Amino acid sequence: MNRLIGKRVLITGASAGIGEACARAFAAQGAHLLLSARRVERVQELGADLADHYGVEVHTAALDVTDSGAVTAYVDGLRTEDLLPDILVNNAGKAKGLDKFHEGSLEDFEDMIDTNVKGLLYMSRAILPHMVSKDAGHVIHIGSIAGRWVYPKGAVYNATKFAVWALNEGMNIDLAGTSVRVSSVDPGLTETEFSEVRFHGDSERAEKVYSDTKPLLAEDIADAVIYVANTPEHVDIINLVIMPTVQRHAMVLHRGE
Ligand code: 8X3
Repeated sequence: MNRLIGKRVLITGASAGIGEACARAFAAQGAHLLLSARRVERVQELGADLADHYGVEVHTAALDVTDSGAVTAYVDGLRTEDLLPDILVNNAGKAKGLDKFHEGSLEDFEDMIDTNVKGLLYMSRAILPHMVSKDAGHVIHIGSIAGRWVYPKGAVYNATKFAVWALNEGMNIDLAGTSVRVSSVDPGLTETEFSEVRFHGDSERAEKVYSDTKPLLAEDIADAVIYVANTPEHVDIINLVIMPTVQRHAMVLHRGE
């Protein structure tokens, strides 16, 4: 049963990877889209394509989720235009650097904390009051297995994803008694721009992360997000951990034959 037809879905970081795949998957279900990213041309192109192909309404916006003022202004604008979302997919996130903690860059640390933690909570803090007042809505976080297991050289990225885990649980606790749902989809190894961003544009190093193994694709995560979003209202999936079959733990990945 498709419960997503006609729903309005806001996706952050929708210009590529998991965010883009979610946009495609929700549009295919007949959901209207609010697509935001810093790279606005990419979401405009994607939005035009999806509106044309699926006949859904698409609104796009240039949005840097690390800017709390911009997030508040964006959500205020949505309220004024009667475009508040039924579903918020907090996807914008990144890893920067893979270094021993004592050798890592403070700039990378701050970038990850600002996007993965502060950006996510700015969005949820702006949207959730509207969901609570309607007593309906669903926030879906894109977490990570990095929020379940710490791995070498990942301390700060891990800390941000553990924070997503805590925020997901905390929001759920605070929303008890309402019909507003909060879920986290927590992927393992997924082939996207993630590693290229982590390695500051070193695509050769990024490719090695996925070589000789069979990672998840962004579409696999989008499938999981659709499943979570499409469950009946009395069902709240709190965490959904998803890894490729070749991976069973952050530290256990099978390569080769
Ligand atoms: C992505 C999964 O294991 O590369 O968040 O950190 S991992």
